[in-house]
Amino acid sequence: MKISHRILSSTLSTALTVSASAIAALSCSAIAIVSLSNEAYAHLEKDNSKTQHSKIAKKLNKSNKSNKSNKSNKSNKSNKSNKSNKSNKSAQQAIAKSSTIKTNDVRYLEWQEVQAFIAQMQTQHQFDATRLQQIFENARYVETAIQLVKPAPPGKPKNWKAYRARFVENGRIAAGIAFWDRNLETLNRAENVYGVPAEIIVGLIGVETIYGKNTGSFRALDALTTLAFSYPDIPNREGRMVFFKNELAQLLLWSRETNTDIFSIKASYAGAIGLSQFMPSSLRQFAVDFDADNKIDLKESEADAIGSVANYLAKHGWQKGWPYAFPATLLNQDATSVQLNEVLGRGLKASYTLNELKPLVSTADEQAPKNISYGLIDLQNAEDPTEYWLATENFFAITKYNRSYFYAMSVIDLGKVIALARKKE
Ligand SMILES: [Ca+2]
Repeated sequence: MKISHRILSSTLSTALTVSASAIAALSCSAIAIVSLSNEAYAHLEKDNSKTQHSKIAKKLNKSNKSNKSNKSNKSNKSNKSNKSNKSNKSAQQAIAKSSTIKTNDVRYLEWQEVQAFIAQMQTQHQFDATRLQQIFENARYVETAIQLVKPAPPGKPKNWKAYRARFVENGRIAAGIAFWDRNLETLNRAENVYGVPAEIIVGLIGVETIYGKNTGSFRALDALTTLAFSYPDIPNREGRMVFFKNELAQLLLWSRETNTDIFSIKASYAGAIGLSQFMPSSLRQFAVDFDADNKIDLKESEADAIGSVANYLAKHGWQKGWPYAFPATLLNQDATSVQLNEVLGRGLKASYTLNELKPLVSTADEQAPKNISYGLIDLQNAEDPTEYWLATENFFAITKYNRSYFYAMSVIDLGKVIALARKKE
């Protein structure tokens, strides 16, 4: 899941720009990467020719292999505690320098910061220290997570059409139709309870994980521990580590509250869980047991994922029955005008009436209600003309899941295309 509270600092507009461009270029900024779904990451991996990430992935595989074969030799050598202190230090230095290091060299339990975190969990949440020591003794460093949060070199301009084509494609549409068909009653019930239409829920789960196909294969504990304590030395490192420490705490709380074995919880490299890719804090706050089996399981229960997505959107401003967005035309063609940039820079909210926007932009769509507010959004298309849309609160509710216009519009488009395809069947 990609949520607003993943972004701790940087201004709204910066966050949005970085996120959208990074995703569009299939590169990963510090901000965008956490908001990239696992599915998107899977795509990154596949896209060999275009990104550095596939190279990284290959490198990692290699180093993991050699790491494994070295392991037995290494463990027989020299004084154990000496070695671990030394390797602990060098591991920390290596991470700070953002170079590739070996998983087995990182012993989180010996890290001061981890001990401080354990103490904090003990005092703040009355956790059993011995249990936490056991947990962190087994927490593993995930090099892939470190590599994937690093920004890719600046490259391609934002390209909405290219981004959209990755998510609104035949395989995903077919999977979406099947998902919708087998969850018809649940989707109707979610719409009744939360006011969020089936097409939005279906679009979102499709963009996130292709209906559960790509929910992530890392242990949530490993991914979150790695990003909480070993975040690479890139801009906003401190803020991101605070964010991931909180998510790690939330994961521990969730595991305790639900009596779930913490090592069994699988996630994306960024710690997002289940069909809907909820971060642990959202899991605790917004996930619901929508099939009434007395447990919340976003990985195995499609109903729980459906209800949880709908509840999340409802709690983030979704308005029942409202439209999402209308194509718009700029009346002032000067795209650098101060007024236009001010309106575009208002961020992820609908701040204007149609009347207020009248001097700047119009929509030919007569369906656009006059009594609600809109925000102006731009979808850049590399060298092709930028698309402008008037977006309602419902559009912006989706951006609370992932702060990206591209993301929100892909969710809407995928859902609509699937709805249309179902009607034709
Ligand atoms: Ca359930």
